[in-house]
Formats: sequence, C-alpha cells, structure tokens
Amino acid sequence: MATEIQYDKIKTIRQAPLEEMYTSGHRTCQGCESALVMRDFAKAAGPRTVATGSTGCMYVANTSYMTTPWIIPWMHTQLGAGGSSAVGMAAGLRALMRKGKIKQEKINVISFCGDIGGGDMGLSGISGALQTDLDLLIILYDNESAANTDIQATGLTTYGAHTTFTPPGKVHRIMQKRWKKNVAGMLAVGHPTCRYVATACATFPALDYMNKVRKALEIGGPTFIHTFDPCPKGWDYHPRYSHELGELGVKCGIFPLYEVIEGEVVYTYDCRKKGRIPVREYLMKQGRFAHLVDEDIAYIQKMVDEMWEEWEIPGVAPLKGVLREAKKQPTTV
Ligand SMILES: Cc1ncc(C[n+]2csc(CCOP(=O)(O)OP(=O)(O)O)c2C)c(N)n1
Ligand code: SF4
Ligand SMILES: [Mg+2]
Repeated sequence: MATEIQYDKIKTIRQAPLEEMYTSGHRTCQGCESALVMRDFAKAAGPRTVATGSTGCMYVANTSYMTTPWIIPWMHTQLGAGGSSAVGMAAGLRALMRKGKIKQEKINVISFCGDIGGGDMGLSGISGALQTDLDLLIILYDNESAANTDIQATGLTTYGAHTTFTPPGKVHRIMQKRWKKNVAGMLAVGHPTCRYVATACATFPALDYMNKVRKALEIGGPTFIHTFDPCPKGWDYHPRYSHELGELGVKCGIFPLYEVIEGEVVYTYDCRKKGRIPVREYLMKQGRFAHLVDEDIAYIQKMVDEMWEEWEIPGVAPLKGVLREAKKQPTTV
C-alpha cells in the first residue's frame, strides 16, 4: 500500500491561493508552460520560500533589463549548478537557524533548472543534492531543448524532433536520433536518500502539479519533480494549444506521470488502466515533427508501447525482467 502523505492538498481550484508569488514583469513567450511551472510552484509553496534558478529561459526571460516577476527571494545560479546552489541555500539557512541568527521556522528551498541545465550539465550536482539530509526541492522544467539559446537539442529532446542542432535534411531526415533520457526514473532508482520523486505537467490533470509541490515540501528532505513543458516557440505550434499538448503528451503515454514515495510507484495517469491515444495525435500537432513519415511515427509508437507493456516498472525502470541463470562455463584443465 502506498504511504498516505498528510499535506495541505488543494482539492478544487477555489482552494488555490489567490496570492501570486510570480507575477507580471517577465518576458516569456505567450503560452510558455515553463513560466506556468514557475508561477504554480511559487503559488503552491507560498511566501516563506526562497528560490534559486539556473541559466535558461526561466532566468533570462524572467529578469531582463532590471525587471522581475519574483515576489519571493530568488537567486540566479550557473547553468549546471541547480543542485549545488540548492545545497548551499538549504545548508546556509540551517546554519543560520542553528546559530540563532534567524528564527527557527520552515523556509522552503526550491531550485529550478532546465533540461540542459539539470538533465545534462547539472546532473551530478542534483545527484549530490539528493544524497544530503537537507530540505530542498529541485524542479527540472523540461521544454525539451536549450530554448533560451534558440532551441538546440538536449539529452531530453524527443526522438526525431527538428531543432537548430538537428535540422532534417535530404540525406538524413532524422537528425535527433537519441531516445529521451529518463532523468526522473534514474534519480528515483539510484538515490535512496531522496524522499520523493515525481513527474508532472503544469496543466494536466488540473492542480496535480501544485499538489505535488506541496507534497514534496511537506515530506521534506531532498525531493525532485520533473515537469513536462510544451514550448510554443521550440515545439512550433500556436500558443493557444499549450494545455492541449501537455494533455495529449500524457494521454499518449510518451511522458508518464507518477510519484515515487518510499520505493512505491503511484501512477497519476495510469495508461495501463486508462488506455493510450496514438502518439501521432500528439506529434502531428507540432511543427518540430512535421517532417516525420509513417515509419518514424511507428518507431516512436513502438518505443512507447514497449515502455508501457514490457518495462518492469513502466516509465521508471526500463528493465524487462531477471536474467536467466548464466550458462555453466566449461572448465579447462
Ligand atoms: C556553462 C555554460 N554553457 C553554456 C551557456 C549558454 N546557455 C545559456 S542558457 C542555455 C540553454 C539552457 O537550456 P535549458 O537548461 O534547457 O533551459 P531553457 O533555456 O530551455 O529554459 C545555454 C546553453 C551558459 N550560460 N553556461
Ligand atoms: S522559448 Fe519556450 S521555454 Fe522559452 S520563454 Fe518561450 S515558450 Fe517559454
Ligand atoms: Mg530547456
């Protein structure tokens, strides 16, 4: 039985805090879901929160020309330093409280990083942070590209996507040949000190992401959330479809939603029970996949089918079972 966590759950939209901790004053694109990931974590966490964020759209577009949307204290950190800056902040607050320099109280430490910042460059720092006993939450906001520097492919970009590093051409239609790195799964499986790992989408299911933030903060200790963020500029679609694309991505199973608490996996949207829509419905709404032909879509569908039907723990661990007993080696005299 999954452990029941007691926390201040937002049950209906009317219960969501009205107070904004991330407000106007930013210059993210219209329909930017990563901006919603910022707004909602700050809203869910409330005013006794400090944030640190690594370089990327959520730094540059949020703080251009002496403007800022942050109401809570926020600090910029280097591109790969999401984990280490969270450790520094949490350890610093703990030391100040221990020495009586500030009063003892719960102050949330939240660090956010993009898919290059956290999923590629800063992965070792996050791994280190998840091996501490500090209260910190790391949010990896994943728009599947280095968006801020003009949409380069990252280790988390979907197979086949057109990015400025992977333009389709006459010789090679598919330039992005890597399958998406499974960051949340690898962190959950490899970090026994990490108290909570979740994946989320800011808009689907409604309120789910904010509640996962609250749950992580309530559990305390090092925690990690990986969000799935449609990006109108990088994914090439009209900004009005951001919500729809997030929902389609979850419903086709390409981005599984789950939580891992004390070694137990709970699916937020269980594709095994609810069924999956074809990945084509998600892919073909985005310009970055316009060059794909039927065989490419069939390949992506096959990989997603395999994840849900053959992995021991779908979405989390790509293991397909236990090895057969090794054959006895002939002994040589
Ligand atoms: C060490 C280092 N290398 C390269 C850069 C240039 N740079 C700034 S933002 C960025 C892309 C970050 O991508 P991601 O972490 O996915 O965040 P996003 O821009 O997508 O929000 C890069 C490569 C940098 N700031 N620091
Ligand atoms: S490029 Fe994408 S992630 Fe960056 S501000 Fe625009 S919509 Fe948001
Ligand atoms: Mg990115």
